Amino acid sequence: MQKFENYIGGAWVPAVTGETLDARNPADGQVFAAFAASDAVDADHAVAAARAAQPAWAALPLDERLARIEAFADSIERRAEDIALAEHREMGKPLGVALQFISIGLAGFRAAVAQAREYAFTSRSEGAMGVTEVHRVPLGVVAEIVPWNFTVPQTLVNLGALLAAGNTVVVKPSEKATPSAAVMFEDNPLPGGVLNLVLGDGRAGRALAEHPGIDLVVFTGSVATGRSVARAAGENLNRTILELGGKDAVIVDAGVDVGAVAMDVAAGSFINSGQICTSMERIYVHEEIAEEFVAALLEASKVFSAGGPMEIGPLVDEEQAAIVEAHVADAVARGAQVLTGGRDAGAAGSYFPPTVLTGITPEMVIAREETFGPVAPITVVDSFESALELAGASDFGLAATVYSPDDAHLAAARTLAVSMLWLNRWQGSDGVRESEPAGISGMGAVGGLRAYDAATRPMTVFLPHAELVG
Ligand code: TXE
Repeated sequence: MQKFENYIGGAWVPAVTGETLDARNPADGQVFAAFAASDAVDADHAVAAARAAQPAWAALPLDERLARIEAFADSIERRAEDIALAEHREMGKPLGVALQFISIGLAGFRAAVAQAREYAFTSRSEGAMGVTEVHRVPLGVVAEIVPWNFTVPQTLVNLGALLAAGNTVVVKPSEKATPSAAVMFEDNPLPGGVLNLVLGDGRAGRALAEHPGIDLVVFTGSVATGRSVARAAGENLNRTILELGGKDAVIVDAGVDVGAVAMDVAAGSFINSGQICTSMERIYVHEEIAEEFVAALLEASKVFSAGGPMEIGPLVDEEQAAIVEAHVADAVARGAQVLTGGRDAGAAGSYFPPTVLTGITPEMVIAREETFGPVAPITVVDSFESALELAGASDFGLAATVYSPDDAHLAAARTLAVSMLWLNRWQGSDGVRESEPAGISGMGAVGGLRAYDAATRPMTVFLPHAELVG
């Protein structure tokens, strides 16, 4: 059985206690690997290694630092198939989906690193009194606490700018998806201590969030844990970047191409078994097209069902399957109808088929809390305006998608308080993407040059003219 260790200061080391945790395949519940169960002592060692390496890393000329980071991206690319296989085994993702997202993650990482050349790390102005320089200096040591749904892309999403700006980093992957993170680091060519890996569960995560030697915590995960991370960082007067999931709304207006939109909505609801922070979690459909749309969505869902060309994998574990099952049961108890799907009690593993529900009302749990499963909950509305009002009535504010042929409706959709708004298509962007979650979906602007703002702090240096110095 494979065993994965921490990567600290350029060396693979077991947890100081020697303890391990099991990695379990959700397709059959079998243990296939073990990994270090780190605690505060291991976190401490990793932070010390990162701190020791940081000054020399920040002192490298930018070109050299960027070349080394590029070499790290190359090392991941070479191992993409091994990493995808690990993701497949640890959390059930189909291999093709894993490979596709590793490639998207790497492209985003390389683009973020390249942005370092556009960023004004120093600016200079001269006035009557003297010369004022503003330097964007690295924060120091960053902890990245990563969830299980996309280990590699989530690790990479902020990492490029953090490293390029001269920070060193300690990564803590989720205990539900650890092997892929370890494989991702196996050929890491960065200097020892620049990028460290601490494996384990919430104990290791908490130790990093609370560590006084950490200058920024980048966290992606649940709202509850995000609040605890922010409290811990606040105690140390440190910054946090938090991405805490969503309850993304979708509006399907009258007059759209129903077949095409239904296919997009099926993808948005079911890809990665609905375990995407920007999965479609609330679907508001105009009554004029509701019947036709529901029929088309049921047809489209077959693409993702067992035997379909994009058959989905199991949910990450039984705990997640129980959450999804409870949301569906609550909806049904309050009057929703299951048109397809629902959990098959006899199935082995934590499989949950694509599920379409109608008759969803705002008081249902499934209309309010993140489900994170392959469920499309539909509410039929009598106007675009009421759809927009319902879409906006959420504590979350991550993303939303609006399908409409009406320009006035698309303009009105821009009032939604979200970090990403997709119009007439789910996902993507062409060009620099900057965003910050609204509401309880998190905080901290990321993407483009904002990522460099977040990875640095401004420092002003003033040098008076010689004749003015007494
Ligand atoms: O998240 P946690 P879980 C949502 C989704 C899911 C729910 C729970 O709804 O059902 O969160 O998932 C580490 N201090 N999302 O339990 O607990 C932990 O080890 C510091 C949405 O996996 O938030 C892991 O590495 N760290 C999300 C990471 O935090 C701690 C993606 C996330 O774990 C910690 C995943 C602590 N006190 C889940 N306790 C998205 N936004 O995409 C645990 N951790």
